[in-house]
Amino acid sequence: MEKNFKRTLVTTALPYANGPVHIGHLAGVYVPADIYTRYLRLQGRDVVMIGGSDEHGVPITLKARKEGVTPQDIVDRYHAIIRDSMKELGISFDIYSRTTSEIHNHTASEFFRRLYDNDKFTVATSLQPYDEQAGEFLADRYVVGTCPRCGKDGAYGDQCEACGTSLNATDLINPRSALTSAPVSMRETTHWFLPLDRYESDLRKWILEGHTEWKTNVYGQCKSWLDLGLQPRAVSRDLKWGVPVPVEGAEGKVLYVWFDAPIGYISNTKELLPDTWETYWKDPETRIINFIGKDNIVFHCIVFPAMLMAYGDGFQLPDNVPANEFLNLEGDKISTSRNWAVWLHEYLRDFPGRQDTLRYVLTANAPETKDNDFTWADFQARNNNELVAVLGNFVNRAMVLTHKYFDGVVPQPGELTEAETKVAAEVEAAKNALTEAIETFHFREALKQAMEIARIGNRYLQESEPWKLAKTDMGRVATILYTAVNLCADLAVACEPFLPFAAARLAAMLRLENISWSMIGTNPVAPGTQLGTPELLFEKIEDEAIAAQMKRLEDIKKQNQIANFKPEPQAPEIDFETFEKADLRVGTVLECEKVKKSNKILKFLIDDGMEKRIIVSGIAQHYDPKDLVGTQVCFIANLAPRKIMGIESRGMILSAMNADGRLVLIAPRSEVAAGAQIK
Ligand code: B3M
Ligand code: ZN
Repeated sequence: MEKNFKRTLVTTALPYANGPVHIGHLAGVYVPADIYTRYLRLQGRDVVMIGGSDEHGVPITLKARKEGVTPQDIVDRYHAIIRDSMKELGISFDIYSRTTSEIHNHTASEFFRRLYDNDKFTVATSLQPYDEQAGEFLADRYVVGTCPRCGKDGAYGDQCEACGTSLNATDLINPRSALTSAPVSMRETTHWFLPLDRYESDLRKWILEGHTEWKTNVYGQCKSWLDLGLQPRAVSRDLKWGVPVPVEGAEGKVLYVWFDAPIGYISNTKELLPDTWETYWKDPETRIINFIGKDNIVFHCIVFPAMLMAYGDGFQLPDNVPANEFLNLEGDKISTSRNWAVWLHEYLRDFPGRQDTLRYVLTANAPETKDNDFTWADFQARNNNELVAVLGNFVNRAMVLTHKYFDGVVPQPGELTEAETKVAAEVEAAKNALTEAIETFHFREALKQAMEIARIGNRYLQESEPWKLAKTDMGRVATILYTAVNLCADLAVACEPFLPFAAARLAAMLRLENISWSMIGTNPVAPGTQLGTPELLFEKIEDEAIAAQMKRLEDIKKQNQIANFKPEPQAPEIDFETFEKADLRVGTVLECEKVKKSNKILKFLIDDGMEKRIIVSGIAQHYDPKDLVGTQVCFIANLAPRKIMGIESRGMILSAMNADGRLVLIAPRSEVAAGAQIK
């Protein structure tokens, strides 16, 4: 069944240029696509990797409005951040362009026009939210109101971010325009639709019969869509930002972002290869692979293929659409609006020179078959226990020993023993498993097999103990170190797709040029080669660096709690006399100490102006008792005494609970006489 393809076109989902990219994007799309592309290049196969920013769509106009700048300003800013940070991470795009390019505008426009001319669209009129004051139709995101589900105001016309419910603009209670706050009215508008139903049976055949090898999450989503029956989908919008609909009578309308964005793959290929782009799209011997996130499956497996079928002219459909599940961060869903993410550009700033560590962790922990969790503890452990202790350690031992015993010149091996034959067989097995895993998009498993070569090397050195033989049998030491150095060469190739920076440094130390996949297991470093100076490939990550990242996340969590704080509903009314019964006073703290056997309670000795009284208060987690001595607190003086942890407490100290759960003591703004009443 395996077809023999002549070339591969790898595309990666185009990230929205309304923010930087985070580890979720990387783990889901860019790191796997890069591993695959680098591997094909090492195989000497013809491959191009296409990327770019998705610069249209409502999220971008919303962000621009929020900041009081133009959408172009927003996309210019984030396109540059995304492009530069991905480059720094070693994501080896052949082109990373953008959908505001001239060539894209032209390509998308022509695409629409051809479908229009060939009657591939239907037209329908519907009621859409309209802002009379602004004189504009409102996209779902531009309608705000009260969520019918959770009752929180500020829900959007497509989703309530407070409770996560997806909504229609018409579901909102009291819908208003996000532009002017004016109440929303409904107006008729006409749009073009792609009748997906016309392609349903072809899509069924293509996917459900033709691509049973697709990942189960992808295949399963396609199947449930197809089983539900496909409906026509609008491909235009009433918006100002986007590719204008290129037909008469379409003023004020642009292509729907999900219509223009996938065409971006074509535009960007054209930009890269103005003369030969068509072979990458139209030759049946080209294999097209779309790396995407799981929220993009329907667009890439149903909508874009239907667009290509409608267009005809030889456009090929993707051969595979590998999509990962989601990556969470420290047990919580990654969210741009809650700033719950590790942003790539910030990671690169905080961990300079550690691109490979991030690539490694995101691959070792990739959400290939289920959602997975990124934690900083795991990040540190994988760096220190795997990259440093397994891979780095093996390479370092092989290099240092060769320098020690042979001045860094690769020795001539003597007769090979069973140990070397065993190593060769193990490397062969790892290489085969690694190759098979990459070819089938199982990158976690592939990485494990690449690392297996380092484990083989460590075992080999451990068992053959060249440092002991150096006293008695230098011939044997020569064979062992020749073998070990060549295992390093295997690693320089096998790890390149995953860890390109370390692999390049290792190849340089080994004087290996023009590495290729076929080198693995062939002892490419010849005897007599003068090796470079041994360098450590990886360094430990210290606890402080991890603590700083955890602190940042804790701060964000607190900020979010404060931003989402909902005060308790007000208590039932009381009359003035009732209030007056409570005797509230200011006191000065004379002594304060932790109560033994309790981590919550502090015991206060308070000067209340008349006498000294003991009050206990459950704020030990929020204050250091010695900081409180000499300060003033407010308390209820006439509360009946209560026994707490065996101590009689006479009164209650007042504090407020902040949104993040922190207790804050209430104190007068300036010092007052102890015992002063609060009225
Ligand atoms: N920009 C959605 C996303 O970033 C969208 C992908 C377009 S791929 C053609 O998840
Ligand atoms: Zn809600």
